[in-house]
Amino acid sequence: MNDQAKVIAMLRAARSVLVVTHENPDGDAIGGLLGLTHALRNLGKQATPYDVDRMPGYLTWVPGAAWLTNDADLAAYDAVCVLDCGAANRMGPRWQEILAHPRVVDVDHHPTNEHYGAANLVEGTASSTSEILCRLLPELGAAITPAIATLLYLGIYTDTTMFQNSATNPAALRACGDLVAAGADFQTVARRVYIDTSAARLAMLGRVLATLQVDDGGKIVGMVCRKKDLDELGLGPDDLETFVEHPRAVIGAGVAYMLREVDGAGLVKGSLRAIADIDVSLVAGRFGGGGHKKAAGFRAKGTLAEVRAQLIEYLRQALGTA
Ligand SMILES: [Mn+2]
Repeated sequence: MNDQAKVIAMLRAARSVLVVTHENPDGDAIGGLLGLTHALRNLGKQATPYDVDRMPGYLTWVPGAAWLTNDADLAAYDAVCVLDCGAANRMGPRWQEILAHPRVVDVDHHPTNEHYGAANLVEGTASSTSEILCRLLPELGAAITPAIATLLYLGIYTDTTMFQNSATNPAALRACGDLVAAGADFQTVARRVYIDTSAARLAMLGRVLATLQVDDGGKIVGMVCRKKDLDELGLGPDDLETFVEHPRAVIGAGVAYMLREVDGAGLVKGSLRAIADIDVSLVAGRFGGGGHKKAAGFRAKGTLAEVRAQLIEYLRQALGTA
């Protein structure tokens, strides 16, 4: 049930709008948050992007990043527009206070969206919330400036993993064509989001790649990361975020894993990615973890070698080759 007309009417009527997104924000969350804020300000409204959580380091360059604030008096705003947030409790610590606002506008692309707004625009087949905003902003009368174009392009580009994952669709690609025509800085987006790295992080990748191990006739591919290596290079766990993509890329791999030694006594954190048609959340569950069918995680007691041996056994069972 969509009320696009009501969403437009509420945003038009509001003189001040607090714009909100989900915790642990990604490119779509930040692109939508700041893209809508730019558009509302260009329409002469007072718009504030509410920063529920730490901005990821790879996004600090985006236009409007300096506007983010944690200091917002909800009652002072005519409306609260929540973006890219399927479940109300993902809005962060103040989610109940936000929900109690009389004019919450919910714009999202998660099919599981709870329709918590007074007006809801939920397009479950859209690639991203930023793609929905590409259609919504002109309806509001807002021009797509180069800054807005860059932000919305960022959202579509990241939620489709560079136009590669199953969220990619003709409407998303057409929207990106329009955004590039409007001045989106697609080269900076590509560079800052997926190319830029540090020498230390590259050195860490080298050490982790050296641990690559192939089991089960090529179907199980994984790597491990020692705490000592992170410490020596002055890095943290965030620096390992995309490393699991390397074993996942190996031709013939049915499942990929990455294990990381956590600070303290004998605790290991694992990430699993399924390529074959198996449910890795069930494998993570055997260690007390969970997640999705294609991507899951867990924590386990033991050394890297012990957890690796146990994990490979569970994965062989899941693949039906044990
Ligand atoms: Mn999204």
